[in-house]
Amino acid sequence: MHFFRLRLVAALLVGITLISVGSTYFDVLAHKHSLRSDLARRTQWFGAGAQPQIEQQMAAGQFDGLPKLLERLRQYPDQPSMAIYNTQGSLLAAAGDILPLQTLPANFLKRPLNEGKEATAFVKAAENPRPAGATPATAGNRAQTNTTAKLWYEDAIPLHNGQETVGTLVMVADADYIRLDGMQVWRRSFLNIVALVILVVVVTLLMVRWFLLQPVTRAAEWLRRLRQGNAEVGEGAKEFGYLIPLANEVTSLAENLTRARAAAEAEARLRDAAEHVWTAHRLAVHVRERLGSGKLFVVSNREPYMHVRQGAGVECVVPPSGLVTAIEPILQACDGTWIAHGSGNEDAAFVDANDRLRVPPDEPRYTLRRVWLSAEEEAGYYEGFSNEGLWPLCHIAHTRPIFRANDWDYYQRVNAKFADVLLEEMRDTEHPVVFIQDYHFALLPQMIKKARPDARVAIFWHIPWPNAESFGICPWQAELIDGLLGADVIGFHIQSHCNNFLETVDRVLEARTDWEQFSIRRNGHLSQVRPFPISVAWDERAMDRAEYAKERDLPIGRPAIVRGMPPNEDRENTYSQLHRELGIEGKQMIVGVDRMDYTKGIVERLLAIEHLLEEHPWYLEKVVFVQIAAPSRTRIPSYAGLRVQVQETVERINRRYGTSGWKPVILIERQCSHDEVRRYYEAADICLVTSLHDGMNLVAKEYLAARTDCDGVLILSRFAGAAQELRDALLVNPYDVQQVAEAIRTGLEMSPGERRLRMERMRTQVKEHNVYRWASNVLTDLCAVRIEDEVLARSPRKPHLKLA
Ligand code: ADQ
Repeated sequence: MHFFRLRLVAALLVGITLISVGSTYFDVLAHKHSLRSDLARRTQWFGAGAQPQIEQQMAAGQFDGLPKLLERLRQYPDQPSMAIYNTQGSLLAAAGDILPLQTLPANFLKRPLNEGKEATAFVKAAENPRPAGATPATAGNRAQTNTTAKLWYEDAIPLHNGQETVGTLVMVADADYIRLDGMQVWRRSFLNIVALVILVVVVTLLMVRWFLLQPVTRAAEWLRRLRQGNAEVGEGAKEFGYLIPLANEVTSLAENLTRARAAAEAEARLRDAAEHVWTAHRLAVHVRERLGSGKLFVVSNREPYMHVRQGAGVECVVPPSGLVTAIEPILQACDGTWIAHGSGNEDAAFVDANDRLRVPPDEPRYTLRRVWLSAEEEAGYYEGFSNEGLWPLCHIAHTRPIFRANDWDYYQRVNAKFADVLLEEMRDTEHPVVFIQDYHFALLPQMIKKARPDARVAIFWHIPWPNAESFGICPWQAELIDGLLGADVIGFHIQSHCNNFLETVDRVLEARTDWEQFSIRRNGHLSQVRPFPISVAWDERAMDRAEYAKERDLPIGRPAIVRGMPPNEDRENTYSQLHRELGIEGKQMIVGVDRMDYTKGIVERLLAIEHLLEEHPWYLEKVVFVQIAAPSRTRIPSYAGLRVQVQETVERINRRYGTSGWKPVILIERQCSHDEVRRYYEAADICLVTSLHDGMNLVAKEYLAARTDCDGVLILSRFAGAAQELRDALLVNPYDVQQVAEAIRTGLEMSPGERRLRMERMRTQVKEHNVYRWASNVLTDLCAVRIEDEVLARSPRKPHLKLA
């Protein structure tokens, strides 16, 4: 730092001095030029005044009177010395100080005498005493005897008699004041330069200290504390002040550092406790090991990053989806490729010539390949066959599936389109590992397997698989199952979905089903059918408040009053803040978070709330139910109808029971951010999940993960896959309105001890069976699939025929 300052001062000294000297030099030059012009003008003017009188006297032949005339003309001592020479160059008369005349350069008189023109010159010369009357032309050695060099201005005007030149009038003015003036300017400037240098150096050093060194020192101090684990990531930005772009980079580095440290600490804790909790980090390491030299390709309809126009700018948004949370760490760890429908309205502007981009945008770690669909394709494949056909077909929620031949056609075409893209992406990859998501791509496994038998392919079916009779409604059930059986691993959430699938295969196709191994052999290919209950991420950094109390052997009660632990103010603050924001009047809050979907049982839970208020009126003005409903598939008539029905039911209940200061139901119809949803989870006394049928239901698990205070009650439909694992929830039949209302009452009145006990057990389940474990299980099974040697030999890794 010391050396930096020295160098800065030296650079400033040299720089400012050079600039100041340069500028002074030009100032002096200009000043001298103006003084010289002024002197020349004055001398010429003086000569012009004297010339007619001298010529007149010379024409009259009165040469003796010339000295007197000159004395008369030269009235003041500071006027130039004057001399008159005849045509031979002999001095006829002189006035004033005679010495300057001796400075006349040789041949100076030639021009006026021979050419009849005026001659002028600035001459720097020593005064050389010379006998008066010596011709200037012969005074060649004048500088040798007198060393005082002075500046002179000399002007010689020809004198005429008619047309004839009869002599010359010479004027010699002392111009040395010009030289002295210049020196004076230099002297003054020198002092100015010194003062300026001192001022600039001092100001610069102060500015460097205030605006550079201090923020840098503070930031360095923050980084040091961060390295030692004594600082928060968020604190850093303010330390950087104006160095914000640098702060952003460093903050992201710091976040990585914090994450890495948290992961390491979590790993250490886990090792210490001999537990088996999966973390993103552990998953990444595990998957890298399993994949070896293989490469991972994920296919889903929904993409992990969308570029969407927001006002004047474009934002890159992450759609709220459990899938992204689960799959991203794997892809990041092995630099795989994610193939998905480019559905953002600005997506096309952010891909390269091959429709690819590297993501996450801040820290690219894997490739996203976007697939473009026309409006017709989207309507037929996504809204039509997938969501009006397969979705209600697989959910027993009494909404009739609609199957149109035209939609089926698009479904096949879009599956073939994705297959083409996938095959193109993995053309140069040996041993590709393909993980396909959901019911949008039932045909894809077979398409891939046919073209690349060496690829290991898994598909995960995120929704339930109904019983064989129900599935039989689908006119293209055989094609769908045949498509799925191209996969080596077919995953469902729970065992009963696996059972239903095997039964359906038994009924529909020629295939050998093995109920012991849960596998299906068809046309020589083996597919394993496995339950992989999906889950949510577990934030290994969040310290569980109950664990905290347990570790320190503190008395456990309502965690907010655990002795020795900072009070759980967050929850109280969130709670009262939400109350203010929503105008909630009431002591207890129940929350429901869903896509606006008929399978989620939103109307049924509203009826249960109504029933609760009817049966137990003492809850009036004490309980509020907040339903957050994200608009979903809004162009499908059954969804639009559901929305109206939900709105009408909410209005009716509020009309019936609401008072001027209290509304029993608050409906928030929008997609919220993860953080927003989390705030509701943290503040809610009860989370109500009443799906009529659900593959798993992540909301139930998100609620548990959010409750680090180990408080809160989960009411869960027994028709949701999650009910298999979360036995400590209050399990309900959502169709039984009285039962749900009773469960709500039980939840509201449950003792703190029981709440905590149930919550703790469910949290342990979710923690140990989190989404990282899910991803690891699927990929472990997939990577373990043996591909026969003759299959490998048959595999064409070269260009394939287009399927789409
Ligand atoms: P979904 O039917 O979408 O998933 P779910 O599992 O509950 O249902 O997941 C919904 C997700 O959306 C949750 O992460 C939730 O937080 C979020 N969400 C819902 N409403 C929201 C809102 N208003 N604002 C913001 N976020 C909101 C399908 C199957 C499920 C299965 C999952 C995963 O239907 O059974 O659990 O896939 O496999």
